[in-house]
Amino acid sequence: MIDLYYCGTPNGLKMTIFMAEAGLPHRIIPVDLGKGDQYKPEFLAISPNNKIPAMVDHAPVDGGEPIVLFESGAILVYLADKIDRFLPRDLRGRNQPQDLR
Ligand SMILES: N[C@@H](CCC(=O)N[C@@H](CS)C(=O)NCC(=O)O)C(=O)O
Repeated sequence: MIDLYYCGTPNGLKMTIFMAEAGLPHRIIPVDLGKGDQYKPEFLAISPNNKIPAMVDHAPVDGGEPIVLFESGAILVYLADKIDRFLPRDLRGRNQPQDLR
C-alpha cells in the first residue's frame, strides 16, 4: 500500500490524477496546510521541506524497507518506474518530445 500525504492543491492533484490513471491502490493521509499540519514533527519526518505531496510506499518492488519520498516530480518518476508505465525505458523515448500526431 502507498500512503499519499495530500492536500487538494495543484501539486496534490498531480498525484491523485496519476494514481487514478495508473490504477494504483493508495491511502490518502490528509495534510491540512491551512491548519499548519505541514509543520508537525510526524509529517516533517516524511517531508522535511514541509510541503505536500509526500508518500510512503510500504511495498516497494524490491521487497525491502518502505520507500519515503517527497517532491511531486520525484514521486511521479518513482511511481512510473514502479509500474513500468508512462516513462519510456529508452534514452530518446524518455528525453525527447514525442510526435503525438
Ligand atoms: N516543488 C514541490 C512543491 C510542493 C509545494 O509547493 N507544495 C505546497 C502545496 S501545492 C505546500 O505543501 N505548501 C505548504 C508550505 O509551503 O507550507 C513539489 O513539486 O512537490
